[in-house]
Amino acid sequence: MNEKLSPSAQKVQNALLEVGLHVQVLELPASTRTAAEAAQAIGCDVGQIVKSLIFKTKRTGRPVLVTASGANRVDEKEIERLIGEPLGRADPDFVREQTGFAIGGVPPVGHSQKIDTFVDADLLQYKEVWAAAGTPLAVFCLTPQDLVRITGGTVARIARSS
Ligand code: 5CA
Repeated sequence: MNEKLSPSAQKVQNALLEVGLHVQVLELPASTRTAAEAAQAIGCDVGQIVKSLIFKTKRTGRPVLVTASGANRVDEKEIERLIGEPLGRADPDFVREQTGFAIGGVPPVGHSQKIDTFVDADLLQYKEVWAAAGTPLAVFCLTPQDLVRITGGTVARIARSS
């Protein structure tokens, strides 16, 4: 068990407890920086990995969080349709400023501010999913229903059909 989490992972652990989600943040010995690495380290399906992707709206410059299944590419046009504004990709500094976390460890909750969130409908097919918890080594497991609840996110079909 984790004796002491790194500060970023502890921040996520605290945020989870604050929203009443009693799950343990795990710091793994292997990288979980990408969805594929995380699935390998955890031993789960890549589709069960929650990618927490930050986009930046082009007009108003605000962050939008898309929590997507690790198996999917996000259809940005669909997100643009849902928010009624064009999107640009956020650069690493923007991600850190807006969430308080660096790319590779961005969690779905525990950000420095409330961020409008969409949850990939494809995540709902799984009993459990795994999300980043603040660092490229930290993850936690939750149900997709809890993911929707703690993010206050809108469930949407956001997978790109290729
Ligand atoms: N810990 C893993 C699994 S939970 C993780 O955080 N994966 S992730 O997919 O949510 O985060 C990595 C994502 O960050 C990439 O899919 C990509 O969308 C984004 N990213 C990576 N490099 C950059 C970059 N230079 N600029 C903007 N976004 C980036």
